[in-house]
This record gives sequence, C-alpha cells and structure tokens, in this order.
Amino acid sequence: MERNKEKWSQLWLRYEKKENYRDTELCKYYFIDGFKKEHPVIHNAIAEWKLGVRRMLDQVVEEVETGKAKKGLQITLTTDGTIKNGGYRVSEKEGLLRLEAVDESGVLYGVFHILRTIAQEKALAGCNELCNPANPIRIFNHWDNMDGSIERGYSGKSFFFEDAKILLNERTQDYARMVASIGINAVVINNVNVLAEASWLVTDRYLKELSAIADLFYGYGIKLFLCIDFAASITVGGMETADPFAAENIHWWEKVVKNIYDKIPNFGGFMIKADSEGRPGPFTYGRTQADGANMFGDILKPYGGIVIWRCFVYNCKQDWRDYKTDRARAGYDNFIETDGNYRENVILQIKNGPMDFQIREPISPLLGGLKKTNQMLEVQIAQEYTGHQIDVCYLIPMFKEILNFKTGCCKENDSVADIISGITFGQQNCGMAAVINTGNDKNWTGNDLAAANLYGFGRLAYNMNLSAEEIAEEWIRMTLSNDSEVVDKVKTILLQSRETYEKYTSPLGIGWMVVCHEHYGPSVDGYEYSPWGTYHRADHWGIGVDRTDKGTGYVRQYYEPNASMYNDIESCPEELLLFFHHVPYTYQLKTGKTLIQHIYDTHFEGVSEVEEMIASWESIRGKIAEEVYTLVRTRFDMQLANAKEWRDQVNSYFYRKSGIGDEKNRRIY
Ligand code: GCW
Repeated sequence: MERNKEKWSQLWLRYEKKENYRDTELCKYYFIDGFKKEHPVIHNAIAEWKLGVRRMLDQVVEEVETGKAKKGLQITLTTDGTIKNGGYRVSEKEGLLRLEAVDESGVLYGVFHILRTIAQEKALAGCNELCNPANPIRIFNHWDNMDGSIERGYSGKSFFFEDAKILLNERTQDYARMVASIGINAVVINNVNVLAEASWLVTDRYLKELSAIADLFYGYGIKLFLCIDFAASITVGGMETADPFAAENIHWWEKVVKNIYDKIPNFGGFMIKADSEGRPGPFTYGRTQADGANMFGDILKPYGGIVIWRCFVYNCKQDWRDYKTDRARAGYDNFIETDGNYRENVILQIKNGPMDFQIREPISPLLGGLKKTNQMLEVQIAQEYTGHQIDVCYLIPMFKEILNFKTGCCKENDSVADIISGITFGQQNCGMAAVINTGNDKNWTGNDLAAANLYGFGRLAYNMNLSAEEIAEEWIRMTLSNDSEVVDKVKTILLQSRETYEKYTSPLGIGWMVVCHEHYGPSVDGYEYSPWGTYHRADHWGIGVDRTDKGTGYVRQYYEPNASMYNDIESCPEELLLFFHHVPYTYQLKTGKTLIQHIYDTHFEGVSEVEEMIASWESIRGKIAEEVYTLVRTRFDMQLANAKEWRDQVNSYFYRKSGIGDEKNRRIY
C-alpha cells in the first residue's frame, strides 16, 4: 500500500484519491480578492489547496484574475462583522465557492475546511457555514528535551531536538501543516522542566535556529513559545539571585527578552513551571506566584508577549501518614488568594483535575474559582496515565465532560468552556492547552489510533460545540477510510475506549495504583507510601479519600451546589465516589451492587471489552492500510495483557484486603 513508501504518515492530510467526487468543477480555478498572495500564510494556504486537489481529485488547480472567473474558489477579504480573527465562511452558489475571512489564518483554516469536506466525500455544492474559533489560544505543549528524549513521550524521539541541536526539516513543516489544519495557533516546543542545556534556549546559542522555526510556524498561523527556567539568570546569567524583585534579575531578563524579539519579532512568549516538583520559583524568595509571573509579564508587555504560568504547584514531599495535607487542595490553596493580582498578559494554565491527568478526576476548582485572572485549561493527550499510546483511550469524551462542567461561578455562562473561552469574564488571553502525544515515530503517535486525540484536541479547541462522536468520525474518514463499516466499528472502539480503560484500572475516581514513575501497568500500593500525595487509603474495611467536611475539606473549594453535592455520599456522582469519600466495601451503589462487587465486575468487563475491540478491529482487516492494521493489532495484544494484569492485581488486592469473595466465583488470585 502507498503508505509503506512514505517517510512518515500524513495522518489526516493523506488526501487519498476520490473516485466520483461530484463537486470537482468547483475546485478547478481559484482567485484571490483582497489578500496578498505573497503573504506566507496565503502562500501556504494555496499550496495546500493545490496539493489536496491534485491528490484527491487528480486535478491541477489554476489561478485566474479576480473578476474573470465565474466559477471556482474565490478567496475574499471581507469586513463582514460576523467573522472573527481566525474565522471564515464557506459558501457555494452557482458554481462559485466563496471563502471569506478577515485575516490570513481564517483563509488557511477555511482551505483546510474545504479539503476536509472533500476528504470525507461530502458535498461542497450548496454549503454555507460560518466557523469562528471558540478559544483565542489553542496551544500544544511539547515536553521535548534537548537531548531528543521526550518526558512522557510514547512515540519515539523529539523531532525538534537532537543532541542539544535544533532540528528543522520537512518533518517540521509537515508538523506545522498538521497542527494548523486543526486550528492550533501556538506551540511550546520544549519541556516545562527546563533542565541544563534547555535553559540556554533563550540565548544567542539557539536564537538563530529558533527564529527559523518561528518563521516556518508564522506561515501556518502559529506562534512559537518557549518554556523557561525561572532561575536562568543564575544558571545562565551567573547572577546571584532570581528574586523577581531584584533589579539585577529584572535587568538580565530585560536584555534577554529584547534580544529574543530582535531576532524573533513574532515570538509568542514564555511558559513557566515554577515552584513545582523541584523547579525553582518565586516561593524561594518569599514572593507570591503573582510576583513571579508579573515580573515576566512586565518585561514581555512592550513586545506583545504573553506569560503562561502553570498552576501545578503542590507539596511533592508529603508524609503518607499525614491525613490532613491533601494534594488535591494544593492548586487552589496556592493560587486563589492571588486572584486579580496578575497582569493582563499573564495567563494561569490549570490542569483539568486537581491531581494529575488521571482517567477520572473531578474538575479543578481553580477553574472559575479564579474570577479576575486569565485562565487556560490544560489537558494531556500524551497518555501518561491512560495507557501510553499502547492502550486505546480516546480522550475527547473526557474533554467534553470537562468543558461542560458547570462550576457555579456565576448564574449563567459558568461552564469550563465559557470560562476558558472568555465568555464568562470577558477575557482575551485564555484558551486550551494540551500536552502533546507526538514523536518521530513514523505514525507520529505510537499507536495510530492515538492520533484521534491529536486531531480531536485541535478541532475541539477551535469548535467546542463539536461532539466527541463527530470528531471521531471526521478523523476516521480522513485517516482510515470512508467505508461505512470502518467508520462505524472504529467509532465504537474509540467512543467506548475511555470507559473500558477506566474499568480495568483504578476504580471510581481514586486514580493512581500505577507502577511508580513509569505510570503504565498496575501497582496498587505503588504510590501508597510515597511522598507524592497520591493515596487510596484502602484498609480491610473500605477504600477512598475523605475529602468532605469531615476529611480534608477539599469539597469546600467548589461553589454551591457542587460543594454540597460532593460532600454528601448520596449525591456524589458515583464515578467519583472514592475521590471524595472513604467507603466500605459493602456500601451499596445505585446499581444495587456492593462496592467490592462493582470492583470485581468492572475489572472483568474491562478485559472482555478489550477482547471485543480486538475482534471488531480484526473484522475490518483489508479495508484499511495493512501497515496501520498490523501495528494497531500488535498494540491491542499489549493492551489485552495489560488489562488482564490490572484486573488480576486489583481484584486480588481487594479480595485479600476485604476478605469478601466474588459473587460470581470467577478466578481471583
Ligand atoms: O504528570 C506529571 C508528570 C511529570 C510532569 C508534570 C508536569 C513535566 O509525571 O513528568 O513534568 O506532571 O505537569 O509538570
């Protein structure tokens, strides 16, 4: 098959040839009205248009003079007030396919929209669609290190760095095309843990290469951001202090920032992980998180730069005997009092849950807890805790739940989606971030099916109204096949995969139980006696962390009615039961089952569901590229083995703790 010949996969931009596409005529000619052809973004949009049409419709696209053509694609700069920056309208009338936008990115996204329509074999004739980006900032966070390794990377090495060198090649360009095609407009290329050589990225040692990357990105409407070492003035500059109030520190950064913008005028700004997991930060100097963030905000302001400051600040040297300190509380406790103290160009980036990207967590109470501070949601499509891109775990349904959560911060427009998109508090600097799941593997994401998360995040960040199912279907059609059996079966696999993963791993929101540091495979007590603040507190009587008023009091970080809902075991959503309550094994769930029986049943079900997925995958063999089929099939074997291991360890553990057997007498060890 053709894909074997590719150096790397073209993912959803593979532009497979279409037989019998009806609207071919609409794609023969194009003309540009109002935009400058030489603008890099317009240039790239046209190049993509030509490529897509040549490959899918076997047709050479011709440019004609404005006004001469009566049919074809007309790209128009409009002043239409309904179209926002990065937005577009695509409509067709009497053979004229109009793409209207107010800026170049809108044109690029519009072209990708049309190509997406063709790739899915859908009609262009008669279309009329207005699309505006929901979130101002739609950013990917790479955790790539300069030696080429990737923290939490499950698909090969970095394609940005190798042996302390910056890479820039065809693959970088394909990356930019891919992410632009789904509406991403910002990228951080290096790890938030800025170690050793990476601290030097902000200096002349690397700025030339970085400027070339920024130029390439610019042509695809993407801004380059860098993660910085909070203490770089010490580690790189040789200063005595990184105190945000110290003049020598401030001056050092002023020079650094000026130099960056001299070389990269379009530079986006900094992302900073401070006072977290051993990284330096303002707390070292007795300053607040706001003091630290604002120092950078002030320095970047004259250049239009932005500071993205992470809220992942917690005590990672906890004593497991201490039942009062609660890691879940940390983000809120560390940041809530600084609400309103941040500069306009500072954004707080908040992980979706209060812990750390578990398969099920409540929503971070900081989202909406903060009312006067720019905030951005951070999710993780790198499957650190969700199967390492070996196990299938389509995360878009989870992201939808997060976005739809009603925080209670206002009477209306109080959902996470409203908050991060700027609707609730009128913010401009806000949006969505994802820790990305790519590497230099041929298929970019290790498991081919993991690319659905890559695609899905971008589409969702651009249009939060899309459903997880719509996104899955688009991705399957463009990546695997338009065959209806393939679409249906793969969609079912994807849509059920998160629940399946949840079933065979840790139950009812408790999380963890993973092999330490590695985070793949079961180890029920792996983190139980560790300093990381990640405990399940299982004993002979029951399991779960009491975060109610009687416990750590975490529930009170939510607004009403959520606080009371979580506080009361009766109204607490059952999928989060063990996150909020310490519950006896004999507790009866709404299904009528006891907690212990629920644990047994879900673990057996989880494994059966993986077996069903495998059978379903096997049934589409021959209908999709063999290379993809085989690779995913191999990963399914690994997933099945993993699921069985989880099932047997978790079930045996709880059988041994509780002494209560399985009602159905299945094999427990
Ligand atoms: O999930 C944890 C990871 C760390 C990561 C950290 C973070 C980049 O285990 O590897 O560090 O989160 O988000 O900063």
